[in-house]
Amino acid sequence: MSRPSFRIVLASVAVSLMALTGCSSSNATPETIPATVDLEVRAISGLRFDKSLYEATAGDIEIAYINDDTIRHTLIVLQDDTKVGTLELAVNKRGDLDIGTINLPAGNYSVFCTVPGHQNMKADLTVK
Ligand SMILES: [Cu+2]
Repeated sequence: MSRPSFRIVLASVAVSLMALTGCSSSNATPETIPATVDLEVRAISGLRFDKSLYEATAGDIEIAYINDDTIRHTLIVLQDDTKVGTLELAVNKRGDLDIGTINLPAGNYSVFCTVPGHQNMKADLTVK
């Protein structure tokens, strides 16, 4: 089932808005990750991402963030501990999926969860 990408963007915006207002997301269509996604990142139990190193190709990088844990997690991109761009993905409960795009030149980055107490949720992101 391929859906038009604008619908995915709208769903992503809706999830972000709900995250901002603190409401729980009703957008619980689990594991429907579009084929267009460039990078898949999962939050797993133990306040971790599913990998310690992710790789992507320079340019527009579409990131799918999936919650395999039971609590809320976010994802931003850092370079030298400074946030890059405006991307902020949020997944509130198990099975949630949030998708966003960030434009990155080649370099070394990190993905990071901003939820208080989750400062160990950090993984390397190498963009080539
Ligand atoms: Cu987290």
